[in-house]
Amino acid sequence: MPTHMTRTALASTIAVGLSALSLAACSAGAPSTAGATSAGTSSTSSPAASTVATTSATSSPITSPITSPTTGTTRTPSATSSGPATPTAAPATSTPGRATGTATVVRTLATGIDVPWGLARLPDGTVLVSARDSFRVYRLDVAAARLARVGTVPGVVSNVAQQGEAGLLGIAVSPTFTRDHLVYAYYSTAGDNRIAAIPWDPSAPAGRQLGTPRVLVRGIPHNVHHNGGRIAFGPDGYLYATTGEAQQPALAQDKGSLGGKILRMTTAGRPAPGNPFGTLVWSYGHRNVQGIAWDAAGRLWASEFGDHSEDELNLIRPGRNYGWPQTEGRTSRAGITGPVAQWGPPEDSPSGIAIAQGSVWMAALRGQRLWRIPLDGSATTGTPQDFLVGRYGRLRSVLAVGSDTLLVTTSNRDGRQSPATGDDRILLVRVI
Ligand SMILES: [Ca+2]
Repeated sequence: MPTHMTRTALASTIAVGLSALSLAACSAGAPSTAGATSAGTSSTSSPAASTVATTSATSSPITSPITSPTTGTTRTPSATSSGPATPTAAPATSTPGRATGTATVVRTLATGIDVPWGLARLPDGTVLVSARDSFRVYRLDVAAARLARVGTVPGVVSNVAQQGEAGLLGIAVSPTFTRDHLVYAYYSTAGDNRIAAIPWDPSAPAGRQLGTPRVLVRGIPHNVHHNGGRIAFGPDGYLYATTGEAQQPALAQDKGSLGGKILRMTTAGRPAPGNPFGTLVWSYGHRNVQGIAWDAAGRLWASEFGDHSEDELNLIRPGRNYGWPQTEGRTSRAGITGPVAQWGPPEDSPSGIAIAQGSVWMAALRGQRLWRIPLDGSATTGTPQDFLVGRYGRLRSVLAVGSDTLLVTTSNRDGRQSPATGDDRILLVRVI
């Protein structure tokens, strides 16, 4: 798949570079043929707009409980412990423990969404869902399994026809939402990726409740692939965003570029106090990060798509270099922080992550499974398990909505394979 194309192949697809700190958008992301070389290229379905199950919970099959295997398979994806050169990131030697977790799909909460991508909880417990290729935002009532249209984000450009990864990506809810009614979105235009604050007026008619985006950050490097896109407010109240290197690997090491980074900012889009370089950059040397989550102690964890050999789970610390493109997976190179766990792309290719029950839960696209990676402080422990292998297809995003409850979204309409009836869906998963 394109995410794991060789650098040689990528070289032919490199589009115009974007100066990270430039405010000017330029035309990156020229159509590329690289995507056509990927596997699993079968039909791209027609637009899902007409099939979206919106306001009626009873009119779709979403009320049928679905039971899935409750025991995972214990794998040995080289779970951590050896090698990172940086002492503070080097996990303690893990004890190969018995894998004891379970993951049970309780029900399907919603169907027919055109690639659900961002998930964010509102103060009342409902969840905002952004749809990558329809540019729509929905509100999901988890208890009632009811999905309602909020609005459509204007100015978004998808590239699903190229099997690309752009569109309406991450979404976040203002920490002061009850006062300001703002939501935040990470989305692609024809030439860049942007982060914007969008006012939401719930009193407006359904589907027309979003106002005009106020762009906080523009000029995030953009291409057909490697657009990053996850945003979330951290426990410190600042907005974090994950970017990709836009198929230009050198950008990941360029601290003056917004590509291949984890960013941390104020709600005005300015560098947050304490950022290590005085810029938006929080960590660098990333290839394409689409998953972030904080544990109970406030540590930031991130998933990362590798190239050929190793997808990664990283513990993120400010100012650290995570190695791309010099390294992929574990490394002993000085100055580079290696992952705490790694996997081969065929069984992973991770997008979203969440933390619940003391474990990271990682959605795998190509791997078509949900990984459970038990944590012990700043290290992993025991043996990761995988669940739902191949059962629902590609999995994109995970959100913890309770101590033992996750939302998990499928990603079968993203142009990489044939969707099944009802795709894409949001699953309610109970975990231990
Ligand atoms: Ca790395």
